[in-house]
Amino acid sequence: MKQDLISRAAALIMSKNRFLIATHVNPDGDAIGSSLALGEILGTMGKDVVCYCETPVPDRYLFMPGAYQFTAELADPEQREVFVVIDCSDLDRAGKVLKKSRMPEAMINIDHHRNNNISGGVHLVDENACASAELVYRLIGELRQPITRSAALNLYTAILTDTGSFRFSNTNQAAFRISEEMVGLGVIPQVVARKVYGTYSAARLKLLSHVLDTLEISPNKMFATLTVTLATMAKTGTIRDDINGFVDYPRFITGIEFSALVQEVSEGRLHVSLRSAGNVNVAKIAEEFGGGGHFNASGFEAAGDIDSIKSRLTRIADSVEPQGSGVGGTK
Ligand SMILES: [Mn+2]
Repeated sequence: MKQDLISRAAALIMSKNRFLIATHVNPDGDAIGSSLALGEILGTMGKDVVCYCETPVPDRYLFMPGAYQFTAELADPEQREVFVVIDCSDLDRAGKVLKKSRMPEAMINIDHHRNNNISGGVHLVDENACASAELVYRLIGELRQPITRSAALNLYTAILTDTGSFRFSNTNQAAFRISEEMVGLGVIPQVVARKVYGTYSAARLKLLSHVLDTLEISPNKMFATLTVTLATMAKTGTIRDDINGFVDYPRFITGIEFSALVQEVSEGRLHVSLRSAGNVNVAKIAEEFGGGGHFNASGFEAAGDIDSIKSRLTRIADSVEPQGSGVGGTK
């Protein structure tokens, strides 16, 4: 990320007063934490800030300071001088308000997705950043604002969750450096971990047991799938958010290079999450289906039946080569 882009974004923020901070639907920890941290800091600078997200903050992130301040409706987007779009590779994912509104001339696009296709404004997009929160952290520094304890909690949670607790390939030096600083500002890792990862309901655990039963492994033993149907969710009384993290389980199997969680979201509509354990670029695979994401984590939406999607993916898996020890250079 070039420093002059950060400076341009900071200069723009200094010169304006009314901001809309928008993030993607079905927000994750990075989407929420990055938005709230930046929103809070702009607030302390005397700016008028609205944080917008079309879908609710999942329960396990409600501990994040300011989580209740997100609005799903925005009466007067044209009153906002600057749109800051965070962690969002495509405006389609930013919700109806953004899709409908005329984009103001001043826009800041903060993201770390490789396939970010939002044009215009200040393009603060760095695919090597561990999370959007890394870019927000740098922007706050450029604004010469101190990081409050609550902003620290938001930035730390964003990085913790987006790096899969410092396990994914986007885990970089900045992830540790910023986290270390946030702990210095009062963040207690044990408490955050308990909030984020320690809150399985009995229903969610039941769902997991059903989902693990659907495990299938490709003939070459390098690809695994899990499936979640609407029927299973109805039977266990769970919601979509309860599935979060299940996609990681197949990766724990020795030899599995990548995996898919195929989820029925409505009759005939599927959402597929892909995860790679190492050198398989699942962003590229998702792109073949019209989706996108990161090298090790991606997804796409599809129409059709579960079995045909799984067999298409299995065919792709057939061409995957087994990998070596994988020390360094996963990108
Ligand atoms: Mn992110």
